[in-house]
Amino acid sequence: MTDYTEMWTSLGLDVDGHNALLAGLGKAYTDIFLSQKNRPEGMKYFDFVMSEVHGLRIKEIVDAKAQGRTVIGSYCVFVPEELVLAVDGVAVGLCAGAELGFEAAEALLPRNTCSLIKSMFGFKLGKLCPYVESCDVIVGENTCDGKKKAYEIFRPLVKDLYVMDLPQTKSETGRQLLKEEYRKFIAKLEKESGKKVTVQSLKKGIEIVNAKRKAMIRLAAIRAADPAPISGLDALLINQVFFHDDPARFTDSVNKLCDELEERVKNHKGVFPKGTTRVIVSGCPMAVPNWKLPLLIETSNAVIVGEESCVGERGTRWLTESKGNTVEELLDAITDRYFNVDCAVFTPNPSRVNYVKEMTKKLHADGVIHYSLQFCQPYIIESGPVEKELEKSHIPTLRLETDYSQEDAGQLKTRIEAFNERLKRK
Ligand code: BJ8
Repeated sequence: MTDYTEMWTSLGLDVDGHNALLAGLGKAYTDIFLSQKNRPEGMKYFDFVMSEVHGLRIKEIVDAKAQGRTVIGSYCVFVPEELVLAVDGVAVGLCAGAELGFEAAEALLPRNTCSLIKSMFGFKLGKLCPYVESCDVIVGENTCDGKKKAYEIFRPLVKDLYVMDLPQTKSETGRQLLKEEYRKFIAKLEKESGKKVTVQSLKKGIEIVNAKRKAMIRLAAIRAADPAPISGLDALLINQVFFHDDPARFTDSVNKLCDELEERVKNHKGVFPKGTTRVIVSGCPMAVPNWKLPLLIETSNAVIVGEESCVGERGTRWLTESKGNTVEELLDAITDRYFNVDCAVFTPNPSRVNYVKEMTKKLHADGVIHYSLQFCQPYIIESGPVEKELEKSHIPTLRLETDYSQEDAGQLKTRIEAFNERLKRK
């Protein structure tokens, strides 16, 4: 195994703390992922990616920087990867899903802040994330109040924080705001990279990201089969890797996996027996290594067949139309694509629940588990009307609120099992 200590040291990581993190992560990965039965062969690529998540991939990023490429980190699917690629940059998702450095984070933030935000601070303050430390620019966004205010405190902790304003309504004014913010972002990217966004470079960026999304759309559609050809845990992992892997290699690996899964479907081969209870998980994003809820669900005689989440279909289901002969026209196409994203920070936000209904139908799900992170007001508040609307459409729904700790695992499992019983009786 390659020793990356020198690289981690040069990035300024706390090497001992980081070694402890990797040891914990490796054990959790073995227990949760490698112990699954009948996994597709194609998952071996993702196992490899995870085994090198802070090693080889970081080396690639460090090498890319040495060749003059700019590394842009972000915490939200509203930050267009197409634009980063158009200046030959490297885009990395930075959201973290582990309860690390929370004590230090709580010295700066109120305790009742969602785990996603605390984790963002925890990883930075603990010097535990080589992705964060590799970034030339970190992009924040004014989405929920928690993030919006937390970025004010985060700014002095990082080299260059660039905050993007985001609309809160799906109005024409909202769309204009988004477009103007993307225009400003292009200027920032051009300044940092020293490269110009051109029609050609933007079309290339759109093509690369669309190919990645098309592979994810293909994967999502295959999961309609019964027996399920892939577990929800593995599908979530792929959605998580989406945010930091090399895009072309990722696309290729997902498509190869899909070839295999389509064969499995033809041969009625699955990871769970035919007829296993099928659920959709809808709500807050689940960042690496947040695998708690899917593990509880899939060890309770149910399989997850879709994720209505930013680490899931909300992040991947729309393509950017590559139409236009000017940067302005392509910018319109990019704005149109991202303006579809139905995050709960929008008001009102009817398309989200409508899509959950659509997913339930096309993926033949028996019910929906709505997942909110504790203290996440947008998703917790929206979960009430979502549940009401789904139940009205005869889609059984379970609302769960949790965080990154394991303390409530037993209680959650009991509720999930009771819900599965309800679904079986349906
Ligand atoms: S587009 S979901 S990635 S903002 S969990 S920090 S909302 S209090 S993450 Fe998100 Fe962009 Fe929306 Fe998607 Fe706030 Fe809630 Fe915490 Fe959240």
